[in-house]
Amino acid sequence: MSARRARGALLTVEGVEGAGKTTQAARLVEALAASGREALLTREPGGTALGRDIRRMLLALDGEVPAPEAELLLYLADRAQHVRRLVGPAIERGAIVVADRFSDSTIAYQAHGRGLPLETVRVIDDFARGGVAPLLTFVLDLDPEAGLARARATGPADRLESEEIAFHRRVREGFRAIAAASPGRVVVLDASRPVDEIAREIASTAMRRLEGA
Ligand code: T5A
Repeated sequence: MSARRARGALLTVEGVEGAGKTTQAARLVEALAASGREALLTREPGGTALGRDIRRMLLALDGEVPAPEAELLLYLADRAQHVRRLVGPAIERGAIVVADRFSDSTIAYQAHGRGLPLETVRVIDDFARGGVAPLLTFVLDLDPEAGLARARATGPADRLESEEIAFHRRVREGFRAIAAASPGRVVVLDASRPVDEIAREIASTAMRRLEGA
C-alpha cells in the first residue's frame, strides 16, 4: 500500500465549455481522498498566483484582443509555471493531481479552434510541460451549444465563451481527434448524462488505472 501511494500521477479532465469539468474534477478528488490517497485539485489557466493573473488577461472581455500566437504563449506561460511550482512537486511527493484542463485544451483550442499549426503547438507545449504528462485523461463530450447554455446559466460569458459556435465545434472535434489518437490515455464520456453517473464512471476508471500504474 505505501509503495503504491508513493507513486504520484497527473489525471486531467477536458472538454468544451460547460461540459462539467469543474464538477467532475472536484468529484474525482473527493473519491480519491476517500480512498486514502493524497489528491490535489487544480486548474488551467490559474493554478498558481502568476497563473491567476494570466487567466484574467486571457478571459477578460475588455482590453486588447491577443493575437492567436500571443494567446497560445500566455496559456503556455501559465502551464510552465503551474507544472514547475505546483504539479511537478506534488507528483514528486506522491500526490495524485487532478487538473481541470491541461495540454489537450491547448491542442483543441489553439490548434483545432484557432488554426495554429498543430506540430508547432505540440513542440512549444512539450517545452512548457517539461516532461509532465497525464496518466489518464477524461474528455467530457457534449454538444457545444448545450455546454454554452449550461455555462451561461452560471454567469456572464468570458472572452473564449463568446467565440462563434463554429469555433466551439472545431474544439469539440479537436478533443475527439486527440482521443482517437491516444485511446490508451484518453477516455471519452457522454457529458449529457447525470452528474452522479459520470462521476461513478470516472472514479472507477481512475482507481483501476492507478492500481495498475
Ligand atoms: N483554454 C484553456 C484554452 O483556450 N487553451 C488552454 O490551453 C487552456 C488550458 C478556461 C478557458 O480557457 C480556454 C478554455 C476555456 O475557454 P475555464 O473556466 O477553465 O476557462 O473553462 P470553462 O469550460 O469555461 O469552465 P466552465 O466552468 O464554464 O465549464 P465546466 O467546468 O466544464 O463545467 P462546470 O462543472 O462548471 O458546470 C457548468 C454548469 O453545468 C452544470 C453545473 O452544475 C454548472 O451549473 N453541470 C451539469 N448539468 C447537467 N448535467 C451534467 N452532467 C452537468 N455537469 C455540470
